[in-house]
Amino acid sequence: QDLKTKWWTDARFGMFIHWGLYAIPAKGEWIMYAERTPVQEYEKWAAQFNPTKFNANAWVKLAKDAGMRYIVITAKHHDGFAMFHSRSDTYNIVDATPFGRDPMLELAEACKEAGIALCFYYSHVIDWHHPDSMHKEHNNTWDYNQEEKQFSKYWHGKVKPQLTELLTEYGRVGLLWFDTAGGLSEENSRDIVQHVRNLQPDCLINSRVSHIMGMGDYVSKGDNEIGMSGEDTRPWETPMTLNQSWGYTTKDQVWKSTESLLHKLVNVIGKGGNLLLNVGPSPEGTIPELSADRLREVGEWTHRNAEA
Ligand code: FUL
Repeated sequence: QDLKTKWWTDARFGMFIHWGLYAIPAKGEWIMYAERTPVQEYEKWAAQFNPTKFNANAWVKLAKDAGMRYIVITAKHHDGFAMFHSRSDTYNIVDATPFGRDPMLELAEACKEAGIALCFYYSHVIDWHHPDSMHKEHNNTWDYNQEEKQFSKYWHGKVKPQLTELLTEYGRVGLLWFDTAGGLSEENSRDIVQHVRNLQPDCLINSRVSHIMGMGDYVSKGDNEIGMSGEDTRPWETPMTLNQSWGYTTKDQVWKSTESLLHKLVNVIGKGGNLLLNVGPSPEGTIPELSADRLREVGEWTHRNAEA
C-alpha cells in the first residue's frame, strides 16, 4: 500500500459537491451545453448568484454526520465559472457575483477544524466560457469559432494559473479531481500532473486527468459504476449520485433510498473501493433536505453498526 494514498483509502467515504451557477436554472450542470446558452446570457446567472444561506460549517458537519472523511467540491465545472476567488480570471464568485465571498476559503477553514480533507474538482479540458478551450467533442461551438482556437492561451492563461491558486491559497488539498480529458495530449497530461506535484507533492490526482492508461494516483470509475472485485490493481473510487443528477435540479426527483445507498456503500467498501457520494446544493447555498436526510440516515446506520 502506497503511503501517499493511505489516508484516502482509509477514509473510504467522501462527499462530492456539484455547486455552481447552474443551480439557478436548476436543470443540472450541463445546462449551458444542452441549451447552447450564449456566454453573455449565461453570465447573467453570475450577476444574480447570491447564496446567502451558504454555511461551510453546516456542510462539513453534514459530511461528518454521514461518516464521510473528505469533501470534493467543484472549484470549476464545465461552465468555466470559478467558485473561488481567482486572480487570473474575473469570472469567479468573488468578482462576478453580488455574493462576493469565497466559499472555498470558508470550506477550507471549516474542514481544517473538523479534520476533513478538502479536495477540488477542476474541469481542466471542457470550459464553455473560454474561447480557446478544446475538448474532443463537447465544445462551445455557438459562441466561438473552432478554427481560431489557441489552446495554449487557455492552458497557460487559465488552467495552470487557477490550479496554482487552488494549490497555494487554500492550505493542504487532499486531491484534485479532474474530469473529461477527451482530446488532451500526452504532453499536456504530463504537464498538468507535474504542475500539481510541484506545488503539492502529496496531493492525489484521479485517473480522469488523462486518457493515457495508468496516470494519476487512483482510478475513478465511471459515474455510478461499482464494478467487480479485483478488477483494479490500483486504489479506486466510485462517484455516485443520490438522485440522477449531479448539479441541483428541481425536475429530477428519482432518489435512491437510504437502504439502497447503504447496500451500495457496503458493496463498494467490501470490494476495496471508496464511495464519493454527491449532493447538489441550491442557489441559496443549502444542501437539499432530501439529500441531507439520506446522508444522516446513512451515518446513523454506520455508527450503530460500528458500535455493535
Ligand atoms: C462527468 C461530468 O461531465 C459530470 O457533469 C459530472 O461532473 C460527473 C461526476 O462527471 O464526467
